[in-house]
Amino acid sequence: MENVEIGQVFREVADLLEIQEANPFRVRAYRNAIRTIEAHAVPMRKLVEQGADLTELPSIGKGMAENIEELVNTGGLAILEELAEEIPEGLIDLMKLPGLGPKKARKLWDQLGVESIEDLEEAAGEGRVAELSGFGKKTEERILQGIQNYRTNTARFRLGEVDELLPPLIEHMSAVPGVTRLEVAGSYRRRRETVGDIDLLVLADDAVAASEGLTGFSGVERVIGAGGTKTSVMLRSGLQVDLRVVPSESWGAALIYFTGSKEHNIKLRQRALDRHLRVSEYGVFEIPDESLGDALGERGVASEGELVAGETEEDVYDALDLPWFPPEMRTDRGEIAAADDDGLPRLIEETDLKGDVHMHTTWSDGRNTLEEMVEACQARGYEYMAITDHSKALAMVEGLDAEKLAKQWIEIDEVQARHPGIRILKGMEVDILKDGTLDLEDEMLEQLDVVIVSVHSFFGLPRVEQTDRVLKALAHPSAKIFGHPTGRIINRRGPIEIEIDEILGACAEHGVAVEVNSHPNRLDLRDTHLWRARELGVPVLVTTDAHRTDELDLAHYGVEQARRAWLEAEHVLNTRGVEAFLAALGQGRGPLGG
Ligand code: DGT
Ligand code: CA
Ligand code: CA
Ligand code: ZN
Repeated sequence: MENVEIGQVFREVADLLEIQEANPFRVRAYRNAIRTIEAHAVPMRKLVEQGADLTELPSIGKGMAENIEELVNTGGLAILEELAEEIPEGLIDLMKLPGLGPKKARKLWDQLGVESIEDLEEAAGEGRVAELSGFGKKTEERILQGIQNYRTNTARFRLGEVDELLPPLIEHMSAVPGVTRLEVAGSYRRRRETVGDIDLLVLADDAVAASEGLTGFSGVERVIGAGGTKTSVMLRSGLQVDLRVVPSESWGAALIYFTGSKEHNIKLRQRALDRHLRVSEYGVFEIPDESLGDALGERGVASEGELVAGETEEDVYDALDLPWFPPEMRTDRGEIAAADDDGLPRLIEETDLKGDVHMHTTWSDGRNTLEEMVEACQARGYEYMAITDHSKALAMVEGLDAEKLAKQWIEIDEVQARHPGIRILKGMEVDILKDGTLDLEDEMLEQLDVVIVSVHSFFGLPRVEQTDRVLKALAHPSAKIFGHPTGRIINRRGPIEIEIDEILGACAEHGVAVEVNSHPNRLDLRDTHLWRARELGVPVLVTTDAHRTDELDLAHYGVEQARRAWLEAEHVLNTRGVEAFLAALGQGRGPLGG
């Protein structure tokens, strides 16, 4: 039971309690606990194993600690079972639809007998939802639209969640006797921001043993199918795992096939046919002349014809006159044509990063002190870093006003003197206020090395107003970086409505860099927008927005998104040394800019 799963169970309890109209303090206790658990670097199961006192964690009281222990030790929670007997579980899904909170879910249940998304779809389709007080025709339409979106999106897991769920499975499968090689393929390997299911490939002496190895994993809830070389299971977390046992002479071909994307595979298949070859998950085969007609037909021919390549990915691509493609590029966005023309770009790597310039400390809502963050950045080998705490508009997190910021500079100077091995830049993540002005006085802004401007409020403004608001902020001469530009939280909160092309155009004009916020819940900007940024010549920064020292390690997620947009080190400003970085930041602004 990993922290994400504990979070899932607690969220369910909190949702059900809310529908039940339980004491709001009780609900909040769960929600606060979820935040602590999901943010905690060490798995709760480890803490429980070690007999640690969980109540020492923030927001974890005695009752919550007992819940965690119960979950870890038994895999279930009695309170959840009790609630599930009183309230249909399907109501929880209802609350994942936009605009549907516990009160509305309760009303739909009480008055229309709605117990699931399917019930709701039917009721809304018949116009019965619009007739309820507090709903109306517009809400009904929004619900129907929301159901559609829900079906296409929410069944997917965020990459960061998968990275938490996978290690115990990998560890288990690696220990299965006879398994000599193991690789996770699919969208996970392409580092897509969300993952539908896990495609696990193994090389094994004994396919049956490998299959039984998977079905015997402690995290398995049910077996979906098992037979031959393919086994599928559903984990308790809701994540599906498809296992395939692959022969060694086909390993590379299978890895390519199951890494996908499907569109990339289709392009490879066409290319093979142009060369009288046939490519499948078993390898690249010569097509005997007489069967050419069949091979071009619907399903291709069976595997007669000589095996040309298959053992490694390099061999397979080489047989098609192609270089090896980094998985992030295998999306059919022109990678094959690029290989034929100028060759592939040399994608940015994590080791190219020379500094991280978006992070928080205990001065605002960070967990670690300024000096701890500095030491952690130094431990990562960075040449420079920027401290960018929140500005005062974020009162909840005690954002800094001018006076406090000036005090922070004194501390930065002191810490800098103690740590000459890393350059500490003075920065701030300044709120873009509702009217597009910045939440800090100009004379302070001018003294900062790094000014990130971000939206943290009024997420719901209409498109024109939101775009104008951001454009105004970007035009401020001190604005240097646009932080988490769309504000989305993957699977939780949609992006703000902005005209992204216009915004990126303004960034290019004013020399404002856009951030790839590396937090796997954000990944903002996303790959397609970064692609556009590259086309428009907008500089990019890969930053972590770390609120704790260990979050500095999330940088690789940002790098992976950047790679999906074909970014090279030269496109990303914080791959440069500190002087070149500072010179490039804000370049292109004003009459002298280029
Ligand atoms: P996901 O799981 O929705 O996040 O996305 P993928 O890309 O992991 O897709 P999945 O799990 O359905 O299939 C894994 C890979 O298998 C996929 O990336 C490419 C390959 N594949 C699946 N179906 C087809 C197909 O119909 N044609 C071809 N050429 N390849 C396929
Ligand atoms: Ca998959
Ligand atoms: Ca799959
Ligand atoms: Zn922020």
